[in-house]
Order: sequence, then structure tokens, then C-alpha cells
Amino acid sequence: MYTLWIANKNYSSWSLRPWILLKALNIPFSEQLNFFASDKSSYDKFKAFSPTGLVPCLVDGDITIWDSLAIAEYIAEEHAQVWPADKIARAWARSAAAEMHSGFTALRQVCAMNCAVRTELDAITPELQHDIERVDALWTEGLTKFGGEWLAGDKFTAVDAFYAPVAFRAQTYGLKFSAMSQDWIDRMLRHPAMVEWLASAVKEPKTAH
Ligand SMILES: N[C@@H](CCC(=O)N[C@@H](CS)C(=O)NCC(=O)O)C(=O)O
Repeated sequence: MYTLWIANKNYSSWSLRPWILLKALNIPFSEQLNFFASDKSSYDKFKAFSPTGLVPCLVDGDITIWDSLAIAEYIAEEHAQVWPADKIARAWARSAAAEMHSGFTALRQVCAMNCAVRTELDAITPELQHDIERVDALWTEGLTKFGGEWLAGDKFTAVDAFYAPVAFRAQTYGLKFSAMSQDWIDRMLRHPAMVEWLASAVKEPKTAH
């Protein structure tokens, strides 16, 4: 069985991605929750199980996979449902997940994931507005093109998992999206796995990190 090492559910958006993917697809795994160190860096603490000192980190027997996108691809080798069955939808989903993995800096920095909090931003910077508009356009494209409830069709796949933290961020900061995108956000927030993650997140001790 897979072992998934993660950090605080309230804050760790990278941890959420493979966690929700495994949960949503009903793939069994054992969760190893390690809170961030209270000092600045968790490197020394996380280095005990992750070569980069970062989470998420997946362990499967002798094999260690230490990055969210690599984890999704590794799980997909055994579980094809990680990505859409259709080649065009799969290419789109992989591109969109990779875009999140390598981009959206303003969204990730200004709107850090903090599931338990509801607040308002003082201002939306042009960089943040740019990221919000790009996410909105991307979700609208997927929902329209593949015609399902999920971003790349009628099934929850890894692309939904990669944007799951944006649903929590939209809720925390009251970010404004188009009606179609907001429907996806609402669907995500109602998903039993998201509800389970949030229920744990709000009970965690709140720390600086
Ligand atoms: N590119 C990595 C990013 C991993 C990452 O930055 N993880 C954060 C937690 S969300 C971390 O471990 N931070 C350690 C620290 O804050 O010291 C991935 O996709 O897995």
C-alpha cells in the first residue's frame, strides 16, 4: 500500500493534491501527517522521509517519489483513472496540471492556502488578477470543451486535484470567478474528500510557517 507523507492540512496545498487524488479515486493509502516545524524551515524534519525536505512524498515499498506531479504520474502507472481516458482530454488535463505546478505565483503567494480562515484581501494586485483570470479561462475551457462536471470530463481526475487548493483559496479570500467556474468550486467544496480534509484542517493547531 502507498504511504503518503504530508504536512498541515490547513496550509499545505501541495500535500492536498495527491491526498485528494487518492481519496477521490478510492485508492487505498496510509497517511503520514507531519506538522511544519515551528521555526522557519521544516527541512531537517522532513529530510527524514523526503529527499528534498519537502512534502508531499509518496513511498511505495522501496520506491520514493517526492514531488506532487511525479506522484500523480506514478499512481497513474497502476491506476489509469488518474487521467482522462480520452487522449485529447488527457493532454489538456496534463497541460493544465503542469501549468499549476509551474505557475500561478501571485495566486499561490498572495492567497496562501489557509482553509480555516475567511478574510478579504486589501487589494487585488494586477498579478493576482492576471492569475485569477487565467484560472477562470482555463476552467471554463475544460468544463465547456469536455462537457462534464469535472475539469476534463465527467470524472474527477488529477487536473481537479491540482486545482483543489484554489477552491479553498476562493473560499478563504472571497475570490470572484465566473458562474461556471464557481459551480466547479462549489462542487469541489462539497466533495466528501474536500469536506474530510477541511474537517481535519480546522482542528489542527494554527502555526506560523
Ligand atoms: N514542487 C513541489 C512543492 C513542494 C512544497 O513546496 N511543499 C511545501 C509544503 S506545501 C513544503 O514542504 N515546505 C517545507 C517548509 O515549509 O519548510 C511539489 O509539487 O511537490
